[in-house]
Amino acid sequence: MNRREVIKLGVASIAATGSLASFGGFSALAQTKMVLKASDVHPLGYPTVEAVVRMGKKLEEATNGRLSIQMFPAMQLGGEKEMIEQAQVGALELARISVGPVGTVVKELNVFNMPFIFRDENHMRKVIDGEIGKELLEKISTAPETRLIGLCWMDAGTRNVYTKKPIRKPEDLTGLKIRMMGNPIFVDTMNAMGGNGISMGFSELYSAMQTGVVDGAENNTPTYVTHNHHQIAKYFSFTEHLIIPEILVFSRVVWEKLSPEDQALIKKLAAEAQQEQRQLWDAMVKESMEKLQAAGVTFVTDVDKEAFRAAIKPVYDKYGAEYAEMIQRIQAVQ
Ligand code: GTR
Repeated sequence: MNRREVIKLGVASIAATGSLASFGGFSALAQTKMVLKASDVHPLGYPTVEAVVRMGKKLEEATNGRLSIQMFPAMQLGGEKEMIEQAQVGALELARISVGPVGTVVKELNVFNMPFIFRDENHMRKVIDGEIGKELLEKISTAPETRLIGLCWMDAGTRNVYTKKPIRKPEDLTGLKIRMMGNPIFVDTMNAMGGNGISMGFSELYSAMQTGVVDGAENNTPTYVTHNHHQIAKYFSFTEHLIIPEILVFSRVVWEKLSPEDQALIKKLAAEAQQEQRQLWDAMVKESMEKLQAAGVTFVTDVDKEAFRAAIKPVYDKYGAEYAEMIQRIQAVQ
């Protein structure tokens, strides 16, 4: 056989495997052991991480070890922007991220990034568990530019401002640089609330707070205590200006190589993870509050939420029209 014939043979065999792969879901990959890499900014034990770890155990059991999940927690694979990029090219299979940065990739999701969009956390849970939640996951999975599959939602409570002084009304934020997640909506929100919104990746935040590059940030209590932000900014003010769900996405290039049976199994386990994470979340919120209290943090509860609600109107003037229909649908969920 000359060189040309050898190459020809190789091409023919690839073509044969290719056609076999698409035949009735029988793929060479379906038989092969596969370790799915998962990533999260939070450490082991954090509810989002734990939910994915448990999902991995179930997956391993259901496939007799053929499919498993290897968790890379605590920003080992970088921040959320990097995770999205890695998942898009197939360097990472599972990324658990906030809807915050995903809104820059899938515009429709930005509706969840609008301030005061949900009445409370229960309202958010009803929305993500219902039709709208399903529809938006589908949007991620089908829009050509996302290159991701939306698997499930998770809970991240309410986001609240923390800095070195109490924040009760918009004027209290005057002159304060507050770190926000990388999405223009958040910078506009903080500016409207009275502060100076600074867009920054989560991985840079601790040192930015320590060196005074920012005066504070905003997040839920579990994140605040887990990442030791309470050691620098001791006042936690319940502004509750954002309620942003988390999301678990899968790399679409890798997904398309899985058999329909494996895809269905992963989707089923992800739906279970959505509910399981919720239990873990509620327990973690309770535990975090206790830890923070013991650490001497001041919780500011007498926040003038109506004043903040009125202040963020310009954000709705700027972005609201684009999401008008969805905003109405969300509000109608009881
Ligand atoms: C947390 C969230 C992370 C990350 C972080 C942030 O609440 O769990 O996924 O988005 O906030 O502020 O960047």
